[in-house]
Amino acid sequence: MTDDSLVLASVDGAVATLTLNRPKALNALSPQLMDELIEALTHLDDDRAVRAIILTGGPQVFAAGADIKAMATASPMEMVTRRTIARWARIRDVRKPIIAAVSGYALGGGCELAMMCDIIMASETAQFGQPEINIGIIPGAGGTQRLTRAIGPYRAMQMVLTGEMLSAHDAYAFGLVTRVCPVEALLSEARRLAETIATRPPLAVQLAKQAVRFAAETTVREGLEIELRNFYLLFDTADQKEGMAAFIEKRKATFTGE
Ligand code: DAK
Repeated sequence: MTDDSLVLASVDGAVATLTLNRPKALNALSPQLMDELIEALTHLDDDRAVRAIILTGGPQVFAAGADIKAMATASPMEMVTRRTIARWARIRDVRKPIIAAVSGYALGGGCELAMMCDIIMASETAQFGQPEINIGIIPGAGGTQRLTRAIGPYRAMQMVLTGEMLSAHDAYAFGLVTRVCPVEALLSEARRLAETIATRPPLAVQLAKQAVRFAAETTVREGLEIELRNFYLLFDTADQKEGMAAFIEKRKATFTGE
């Protein structure tokens, strides 16, 4: 990683922070940036020392969407063959929890990227939107689906049909974000949450993440099956034995991730 990397990575203890680094283009998600992001996420997902990941765009902007300049003249077949879908879909496969820390614009693919994360925290400057309608397209990476599930069909419909943005406080009121704080405090608040999650047994965290994800992406029946499968699986972990023994012995559990 160099200073001109489009995604900067840092690891502090069990928490990794990824920062989108294309400020002049408002962190527009070019194919190269997405490749770097996925490479970094894959690396962190495989690193046993990392237990939670924060994804941010820095204090000014989260991301103003996919790179319009990179797709303005594309044919439908070029859009299909560019691996765009495969790239974006890879984010969904990350097993570790990802917290989006959003300041400024999270628009189009930027809003969709935040919604691919597991928890979204926002600063007071955050603005969420799906403005694709203004450039003659519609959302293509979950904006009509995840947003609808997050804030409800009528609000999502209004946003998708008008391109209007949602303020941080409205996003909080509608359940899209879990916390709103001043810009200066956002990263430390995200870090506090990530550290809390990092103290929990990692395999249980991963399987819990997967089960909650299923709630938003499948039927209740399928989701219940995954929940139960993961519940049983955890009885095969040392951390389950340790967690329950610690409770009974009235001491603090030490989780190893085994
Ligand atoms: N793409 C490329 N460049 C962008 C950009 C974008 N999305 N957003 C901003 N920029 C660039 C501007 O071109 C400008 O560059 P220069 O002209 O200086 O070279 C620089 O960033 C600063 O932008 P502005 O001068 O426009 O700044 P303002 O403060 O005046 O306005 C703005 C900020 C965010 C309101 C405005 O920049 C804006 O409206 N940006 C476009 C927002 C947008 O329409 N976003 C949605 C794009 S479509 C998929 C995956 C993803 C997607 C689809 C499919 N699959 C997996 C299938 C996603 C699609 C999209 O996101």
